[in-house]
Amino acid sequence: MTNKSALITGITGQDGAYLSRLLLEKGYTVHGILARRSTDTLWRLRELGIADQVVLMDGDLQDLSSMIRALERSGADEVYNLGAQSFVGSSWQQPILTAQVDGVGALNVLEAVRIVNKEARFYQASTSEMFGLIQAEKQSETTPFYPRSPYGVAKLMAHWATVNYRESFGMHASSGILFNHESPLRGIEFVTRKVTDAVARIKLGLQKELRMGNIDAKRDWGFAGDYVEAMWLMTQQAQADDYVVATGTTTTVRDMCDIAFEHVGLNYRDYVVIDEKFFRPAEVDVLLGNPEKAMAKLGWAPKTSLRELITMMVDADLRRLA
Ligand code: NAP
Ligand code: G4F
Repeated sequence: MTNKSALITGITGQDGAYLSRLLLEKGYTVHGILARRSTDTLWRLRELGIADQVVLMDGDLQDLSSMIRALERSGADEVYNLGAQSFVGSSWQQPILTAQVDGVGALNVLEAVRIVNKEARFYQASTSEMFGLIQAEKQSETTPFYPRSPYGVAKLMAHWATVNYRESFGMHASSGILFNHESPLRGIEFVTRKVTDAVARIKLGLQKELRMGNIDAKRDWGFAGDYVEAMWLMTQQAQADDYVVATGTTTTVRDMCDIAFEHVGLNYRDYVVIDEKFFRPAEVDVLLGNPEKAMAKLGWAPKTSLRELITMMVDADLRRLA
């Protein structure tokens, strides 16, 4: 057990909830930034039974002063910057907000660390979306980036700012280039949860069809609970570095639908309707990560197959709706 303190931006999101649980289990005092919203954002922490075990502080990634105060008040030894406008589809509608929160926001956290405690270890939630129009069949830490969305562009700024602060100021700043990771706590706007929620509704007679965009897109999907372990392992290393975190297998959205519908004895072809509304101005057709460096240096490996992940999500949605 440790007596360290951690600060998490994005604590109310999918990864923030799983990372909080992991750090609490290790004995950390967990502080999180609460960007005030009119809706209930604590449901994930409640679902994991830890809402009253974390210390929440008001703040916003766009507000440097709130980040400095959070660093001071938390006395954080480790800072995990998970906060973001993380839905790629929305980033074409809100490109400037996305740049401010995901790009400049990361810079605000780096600056707060630099000003308050340069020794604190920093983790940046980077993304496979930065590979976009892929430049190698399997993407690794050395594959050139080619972002295809305002989200990818903003995240690329944050990634390079992290590298730059490590090289400029000797900060322990790591960038985790995580491929898609999902869970029962995934937001409903993302494709896996949209599908598992719809499968549960259709099975229970609450919905008749599922309208989808490009189901030929391919993603390297893993379980968020496995991926937050890689985040923690990065901050424990003697040297900060960048790591790809992925499963090393890729699957079409179509086949993911097949797994979800099949789990409740239905055929996706009977329910999925293609709707132009869900196509994107520029698509990332395929992502496939090479996690060899994370496996060799961090001793990390994914533990959950896509079938286990999707069936876990369908079962959780059936339970919620019942
Ligand atoms: P998520 O569920 O969408 O959570 C995003 C979090 O950011 C929420 O807590 C949200 O708060 C917070 N946030 C949004 N705007 C903010 C602002 N202006 N100031 C402070 N906080 C703000 O995302 P996730 O799936 O957990 O992903 C975590 C991080 O990893 C994100 O940075 C994402 O871009 C990145 N990432 C995710 C994946 C993936 O597949 N999940 C892959 C690669 C990288 P509210 O709850 O109040 O909205
Ligand atoms: O689930 P998605 O919205 O995830 P996307 O765009 O890959 O982004 C997620 O993963 C990134 C890592 O690579 C993260 F950085 C990011 O924050 C986020 O967590 O869409 C996956 C694929 C896309 O190709 C999309 O066009 O599914 C396709 N798709 C097809 N029909 C759909 C739909 N996506 C959504 N959201 N809704 C549909 O109806």
